[in-house]
Amino acid sequence: MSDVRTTCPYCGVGCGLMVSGGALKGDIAHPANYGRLCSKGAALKDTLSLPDRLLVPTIGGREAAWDEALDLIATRFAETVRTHGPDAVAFYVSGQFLTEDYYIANKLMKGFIGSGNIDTNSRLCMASSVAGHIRAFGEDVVPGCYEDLEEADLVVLVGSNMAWCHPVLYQRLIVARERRGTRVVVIDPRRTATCETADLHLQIAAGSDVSLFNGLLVHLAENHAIDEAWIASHVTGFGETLKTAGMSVPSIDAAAAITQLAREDLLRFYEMFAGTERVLTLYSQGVNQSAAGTDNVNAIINCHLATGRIGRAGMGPLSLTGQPNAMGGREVGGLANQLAAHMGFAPEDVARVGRFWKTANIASRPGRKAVDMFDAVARGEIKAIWIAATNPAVSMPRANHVREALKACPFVVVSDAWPTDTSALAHVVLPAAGWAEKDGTVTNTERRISRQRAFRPAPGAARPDWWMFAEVGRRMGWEDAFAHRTPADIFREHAALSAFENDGRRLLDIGALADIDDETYDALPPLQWPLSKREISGTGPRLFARGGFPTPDGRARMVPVKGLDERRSQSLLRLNTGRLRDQWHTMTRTGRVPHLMTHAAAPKLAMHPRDAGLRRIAENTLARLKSEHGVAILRVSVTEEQRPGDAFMPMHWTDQFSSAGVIGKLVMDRTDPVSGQPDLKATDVQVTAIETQWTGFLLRRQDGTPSLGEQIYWSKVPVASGFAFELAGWTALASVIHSEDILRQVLRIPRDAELVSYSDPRKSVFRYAGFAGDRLEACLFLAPEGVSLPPREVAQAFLGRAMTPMERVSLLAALTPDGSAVSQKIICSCFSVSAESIAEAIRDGKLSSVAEIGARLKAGTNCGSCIPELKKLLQEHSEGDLMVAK
Ligand SMILES: Nc1nc2c(c(=O)[nH]1)N[C@H]1C(S)=C(S)[C@@H](COP(=O)(O)OP(=O)(O)OC[C@H]3O[C@@H](n4cnc5c(=O)[nH]c(N)nc54)[C@H](O)[C@@H]3O)O[C@H]1N2
Ligand SMILES: Nc1nc2c(c(=O)[nH]1)N[C@H]1C(S)=C(S)[C@@H](COP(=O)(O)OP(=O)(O)OC[C@H]3O[C@@H](n4cnc5c(=O)[nH]c(N)nc54)[C@H](O)[C@@H]3O)O[C@H]1N2
Ligand code: SF4
Ligand SMILES: [Mo]
Repeated sequence: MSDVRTTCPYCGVGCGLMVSGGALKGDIAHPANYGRLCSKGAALKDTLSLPDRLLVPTIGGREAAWDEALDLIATRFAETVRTHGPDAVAFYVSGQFLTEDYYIANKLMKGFIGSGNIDTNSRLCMASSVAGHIRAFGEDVVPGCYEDLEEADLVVLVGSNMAWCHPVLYQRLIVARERRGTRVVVIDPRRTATCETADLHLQIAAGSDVSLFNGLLVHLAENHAIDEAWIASHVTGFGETLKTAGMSVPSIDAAAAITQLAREDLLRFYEMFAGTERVLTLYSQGVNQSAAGTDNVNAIINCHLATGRIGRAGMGPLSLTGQPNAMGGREVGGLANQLAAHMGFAPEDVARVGRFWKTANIASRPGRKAVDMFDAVARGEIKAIWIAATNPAVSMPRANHVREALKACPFVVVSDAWPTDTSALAHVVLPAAGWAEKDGTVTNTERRISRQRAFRPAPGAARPDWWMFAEVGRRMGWEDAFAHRTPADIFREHAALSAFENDGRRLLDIGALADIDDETYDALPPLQWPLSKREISGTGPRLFARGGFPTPDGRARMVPVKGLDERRSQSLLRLNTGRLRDQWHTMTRTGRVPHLMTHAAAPKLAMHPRDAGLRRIAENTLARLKSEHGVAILRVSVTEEQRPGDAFMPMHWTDQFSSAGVIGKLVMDRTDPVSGQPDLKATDVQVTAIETQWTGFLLRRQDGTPSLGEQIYWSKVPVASGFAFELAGWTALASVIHSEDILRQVLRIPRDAELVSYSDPRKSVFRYAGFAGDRLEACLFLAPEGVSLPPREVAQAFLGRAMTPMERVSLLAALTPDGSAVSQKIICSCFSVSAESIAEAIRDGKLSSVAEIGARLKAGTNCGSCIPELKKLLQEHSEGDLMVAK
């Protein structure tokens, strides 16, 4: 196969990849990454042959032909619209759609079914940034570009764990910093890996960002750091905004009190900002996923507008996009309150898009936003829903409520590439072609459109999403409107709509690409928009340096914002949620790659020692978390990285990977009043200790849940030849396994398979193994709390292998050659280097830099995602004073 250039399917950095022969590497020619990849991107080759793909459409669990499934969807949607009106149906789609998928789904719902009811998981992700951009600039436009990271003198990261979530951009920043001495400030209530290279970490009280930036605006005004001439020519709202800021944060002491930061730290930040022309402020979910998300965004943009620091090299506000194509989705109108091509529901926009699509049936008002959409499903107002490329049973707030809503919904369609907690609730499941198998485009954080190119056939009957929606459109009677044969056809139409009746008022104009032929589309290099056929002066990689905002008067708007008034119960913890380095969202891909599960093998609740002490919770013991909406049970990590009163839990675990680790089940559904984005980072939870009676592990060739009942804790990781489950329980062990049938079920071995036991029920020690012939199919080790178990790694090495009688005895008697092996935390997942071996190398080899660790152990020399953790280990384990290389 010849070389294929494509784009990484994970985060919004949008790194280019080169597939050449069997190898998959970073594309050195792609301007997002110039060849770099992070741990997830570097592991993509391991996702190409993952088990369990959805291969054929199913209806009620029965396999069906595409025609039957598509006819059924078309009929049920048409019937529902006929009987109950167009707002009784909905699509819930995803920032992991390609632009072409998105365009067709949006055209079908808004243009032809005639409802605004298409929303996307970008509502949980970018909606506050979209709303903030529209309020400030008149359009959802990101003004800057990645090169600003190399050009800035001060980089402010707000609510962004860039080291783990946008790792390649973080590495660009670190390299620039070494060369240029760029200063970095991190504003985050947690001490994250990103803080390792920061000059200043402001460990802000969660939810107080508006006050921090209002305080900054006041400081800028008081210290003559405002660009009055720029404001006079290009901005409105300065006076009122400053007045509101001054009233809500009258002094630096007030700002320090609200944000709970030391006055000196706050002042240091304010002075750095005031005194540096080239300031770049990057922000992500700590800003967006908040009840004040849109105000947070505008509070940041206000400071850039007031100083005129926007659109020039190394400066400006830059919203870090989450998903690979959240931007493309925003461009085609994937959000329920947008129409298409950055047009909204103003009557002239509705008429214009209607003319372009040649439809009389176009929606004339916005549809329901995600949280509201699932509420409408629960109330029975939405009676048919199609969910694609997202897993709301896990990722939505109040996930139990979402699950109940879907169970009660008369008709649920899910398209995905793997079975998920959501597809388990669907009537019709459609097998989607995944990354590597489908063609189209994505737009990254810096407005750059890149091609995603198929480089292998889709397995089974899997098909691309755009095709499914177009087929249903045709079957609903709109043959002409959905006659597209290829993604290139769709892209040309999207490009033409962006330019349609566009006199320059909509910056999103890619009209220059409206007439490209299929070959040009196939060969399209990464391009930044605007790409207008008309000559637009002043555009390029950056926008707005000379004003020219897409508002009626051409000026940007400063928006007066007040902070949230957050009074919280003292006895509850405030649950923050987010991401881990090596997992992607609901783990459908990354959770199936063994080495990506070594960085964090189970979901853990991080809490401050003070809060753990108050609750008598020790490191690595189990705790029960309870909110108004649901419960989780997980192990605890006691750490000073948390503020007292806060706790953190990763968002990734699903019912497929843990007994009770789905965080969405606890999260409240409070939303930002402007954007409708849920506040996913601030749910009140009660945390209590669980007294564990026993622990154990199960190793099994077969996937599935352990089938040990409700009263246990388990978490699962894939291993080389099967699955490993960590187990613990709080009821008497004897009550867990009380029959051979149950045991065979747990081990997933047939009746006639050999079952070997080495148990001492008096001591409550249970050890079982199941064999197919000589081959170890499964084994289960359980012991009372305090009695040690044999190391899992030793048993794991035998799984799926033939064992001699001696080996069996030694395995079950737990006479291991080296009983000391313990489960290790892997820091460098590219080369599987554990924290223990790094610490040992630092101590024994007197290592003092990341480069020395790399030279000795290779850790950190491939993707570099672990460098912040290596620095931390250097600080912890080296002797004497150490200059950590910055
Ligand atoms: N490894 C990995 N990378 C990813 C993803 C993934 O699943 N895994 N997903 C991608 C997607 S879709 C997204 S949206 C991005 C998200 O990227 P990020 O936004 O960087 O990630 P999060 O962990 O959700 O949250 C960021 C930080 O916000 C902080 N925070 C919480 N509350 C507040 C607050 O009130 N104020 C401030 N200032 N900070 C607060 C949290 O402590 C957290 O460290 O990551 C993308 N990249
Ligand atoms: N508590 C909490 N909840 C959160 C967040 C948080 O920080 N905290 N973050 C929120 C954010 S920012 C986001 S972006 C969401 C993400 O949440 P989701 O979108 O629910 O998570 P994913 O696991 O990325 O789901 C994508 C699904 O699409 C499937 N898939 C992959 N490729 C394709 C394809 O080409 N076609 C189809 N049809 N399917 C495909 C995958 O197998 C997977 O099941 O979670 C949100 N929820
Ligand atoms: S930073 Fe990592 S996950 Fe994001 S696009 Fe690049 S390689 Fe993919
Ligand atoms: Mo996201």
